[in-house]
Amino acid sequence: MNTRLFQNHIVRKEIPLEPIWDFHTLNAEEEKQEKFQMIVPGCWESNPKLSSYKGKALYSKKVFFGGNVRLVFKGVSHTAHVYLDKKEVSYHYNAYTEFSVILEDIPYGEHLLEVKVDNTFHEESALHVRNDYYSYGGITRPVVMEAIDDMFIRHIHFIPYKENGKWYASISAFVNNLSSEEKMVTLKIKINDEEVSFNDKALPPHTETRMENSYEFRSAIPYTLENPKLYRMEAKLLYNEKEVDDLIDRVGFREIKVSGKDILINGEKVIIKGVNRHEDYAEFGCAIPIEAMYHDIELIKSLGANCVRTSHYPNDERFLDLCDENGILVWEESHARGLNEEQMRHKNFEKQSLDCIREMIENHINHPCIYVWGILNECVSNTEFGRSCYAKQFNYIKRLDSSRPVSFASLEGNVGSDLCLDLVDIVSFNIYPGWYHHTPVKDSLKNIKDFVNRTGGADKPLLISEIGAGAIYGHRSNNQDKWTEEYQQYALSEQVSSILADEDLSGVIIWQYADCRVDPGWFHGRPKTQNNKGLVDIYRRQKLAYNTVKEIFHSTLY
Ligand code: ADA
Repeated sequence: MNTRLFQNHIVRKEIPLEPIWDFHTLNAEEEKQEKFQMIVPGCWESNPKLSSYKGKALYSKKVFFGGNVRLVFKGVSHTAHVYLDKKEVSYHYNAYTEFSVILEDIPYGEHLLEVKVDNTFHEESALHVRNDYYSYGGITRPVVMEAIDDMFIRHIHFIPYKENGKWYASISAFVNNLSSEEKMVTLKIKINDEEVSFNDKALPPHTETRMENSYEFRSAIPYTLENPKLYRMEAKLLYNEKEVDDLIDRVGFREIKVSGKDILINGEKVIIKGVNRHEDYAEFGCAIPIEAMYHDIELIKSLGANCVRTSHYPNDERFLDLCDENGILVWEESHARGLNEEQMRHKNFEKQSLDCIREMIENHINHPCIYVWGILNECVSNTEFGRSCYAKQFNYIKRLDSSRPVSFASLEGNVGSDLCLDLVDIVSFNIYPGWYHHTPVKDSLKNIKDFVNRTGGADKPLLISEIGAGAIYGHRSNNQDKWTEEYQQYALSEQVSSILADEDLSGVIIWQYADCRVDPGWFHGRPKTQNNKGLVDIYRRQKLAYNTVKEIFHSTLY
């Protein structure tokens, strides 16, 4: 199954997992109920009988294999227990991040693979709560099973940087030895025609070893938005001169920096013209097929946008691959939206948040499109306790990757009280003038700027990370009432042109690209149980505002 948009291995072999799995809903006692066949990846809501099912379910499949196996789940929504031959082998919480399990020395033959999935807002769940988007159920992103040797490469992390006009990269390889003996290995990495050498290394038994090197790339062509040049990075692991494992990824040479109020890509100022995007698409829910992802990319590019914010969680990596290829900048965000202090004091909040950040960065660090790591959208950034949570998460991000700026989207209600602006590289606010209130856009912007300049944000780039207005597709009228396409068109025109005309700002990320389903608890103010502020509806039909924004974006240079 393609978990990425390019070949990831030549040496390591995949064990095929056909897409149709057996599926049973489970009752409170976890007894099997109705039986279905389910496509993986997919949301169970795609089945009309389960379109609103909140509960537990069991996916099962017989697979023929043996030896050492790495089983990778790119996303299970949202709590998963994995069993092999009835024995639990893995547990994972959070719909939006990858996890894997290593199965060692399995006897050759037929095995039963089962995944118990739960999408209820159970008491262990701190981040999946009733919210202004929908927590779907199912194995919603690809699954892959790989035959591995005793030694294998888990990750290769590539961080490009420029010094004295020359391109370098620091490269870290995370290499595992599953055996009970020390093994002397050779690692070879090739990028384009350049070979990066590592000293041979003795891998202690049953551990992961990190191998690091920095290297100058003489022939590097930089990655820019106009020419998003990607390089194939091929790592090979050798033992006794035999290739035992490999890993292929794609990388780009670019640096993201902030300088004063500017965001710089390879030293050049960029104005962000972006959209917020939920992973949600009519009947597919959050399990968006590649064809539909590609359609989104085409609509976003044609809009003239240069950025997507993955509100409010890490995305399917195939979408990031498409952004890499198309020179679309990505603000990737760990999972959390609108949590209050009580929710942030949940016993699992810290662990689940840090796990999500680690899994997001470990797996996505090589994507040149990612220019910001974001956290905790509109959570409590205006209390001492809230501040301690933001600080801890930002520290953790910087430990994992200090090469990218960090930010979080604060809310307009926190203008005057936000305590976390000193913790970020880019200050960001979500504002809704012309929708939730009627302060003129320019006055809203002035209030934010006055506050930011007083509170440590004076010399930092300032982004409007959300702005928008609702419209129900096809609801047309000349009276400019809210929910009409005409009103949304008028509001967005005012909002977006005022922001892009303001030289103190680094840009705008529109709320939102497409309508999305919301939790039924949010029906109030959400006609059709959807957040209707999309430029296109949930089927990607364009509203009037799409073309208006397109004109504004295309007439603004960056
Ligand atoms: C917030 C939030 C979004 C969405 C939006 C809205 O800013 O970050 O997730 O809920 O408001 O539509 O009101």
